[in-house]
Amino acid sequence: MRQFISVADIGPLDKALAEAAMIKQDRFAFTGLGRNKTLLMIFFNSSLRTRLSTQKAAMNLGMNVIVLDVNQGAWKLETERGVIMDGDKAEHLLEAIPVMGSYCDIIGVRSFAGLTDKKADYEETVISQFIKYSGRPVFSMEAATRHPLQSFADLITIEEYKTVERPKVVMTWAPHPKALPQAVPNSFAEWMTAADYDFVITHPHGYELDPAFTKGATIEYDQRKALEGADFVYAKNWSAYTDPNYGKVLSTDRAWTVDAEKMGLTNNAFFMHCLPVRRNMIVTDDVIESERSLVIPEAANREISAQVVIKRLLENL
Ligand code: AN0
Ligand code: CP
Repeated sequence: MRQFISVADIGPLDKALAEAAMIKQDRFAFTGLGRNKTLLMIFFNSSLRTRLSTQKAAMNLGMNVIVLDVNQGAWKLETERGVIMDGDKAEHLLEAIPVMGSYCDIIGVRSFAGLTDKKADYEETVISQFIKYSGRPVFSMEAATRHPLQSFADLITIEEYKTVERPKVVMTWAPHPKALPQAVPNSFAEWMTAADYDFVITHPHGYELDPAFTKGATIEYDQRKALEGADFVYAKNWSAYTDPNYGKVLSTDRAWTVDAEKMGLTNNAFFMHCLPVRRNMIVTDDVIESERSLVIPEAANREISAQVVIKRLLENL
């Protein structure tokens, strides 16, 4: 594997899941693989899970790790070509990227959607430049349109907890006070349809996602109807994708919050969320604290998904 940006990069899911299970059995089986190799993790945005789990995964493989928070201590970076740089940005990505590439063997990048320029976001302008100019294998730690390490961990979690071959998985939009990217829901949809589960998406009108990601999913605008018989409920907020509202918050209606009464409509479903989560906006305290809540094991599986990905990138160096 030369890069990890989307589900397409991982190849057959059964193989990836078998590799994940093997790593979970013994996460130190490949400590020699990363010897004298350096992972550089670059964050343009905040993180708790991705930062810790990816660093841990690389350490399990024997790698050295450097973490750079671009917005804390590094020069402010210009990302657009052709700009007259007379503002506050001291350095251009076009120099910074190859320089960063010269200090490492593999690069992980977190760069969220700006949510103002839909075209730039959906062309993945930032991570694409890393792929083009770093000279190193690049993986996404959540880019503008996808969060594949999260979706892979979600898939591992569902495979571990499912009791039927083809579970019903419902992704429901839920309210949040700030505009969030579509990366997590896009990516989750892409992985769930690739896994061929019974996959349903429910959201208010106006929150339709890019059909390129939801092809093969059932869209149901009635949240209660969507939840009927669900084996897994995956809650997430996202901002509007469709024009003219791209990047906007259209609703903060707490009628969409996942609560115990709604979980009662399901087939005793497990509750999932990628975290960080706003309690009593996205989900009530009792649901997230219930014994059917998988949010902690789901987050723990981020170490496993990252380790499969970094292992494969190391094997291909
Ligand atoms: C981010 C998002 O929704 O994409 C990161 C989630 C992993 N969430 C927030 O910024 C709250
Ligand atoms: N789920 C996830 O990616 O969390 P962080 O934003 O804390 O990394």
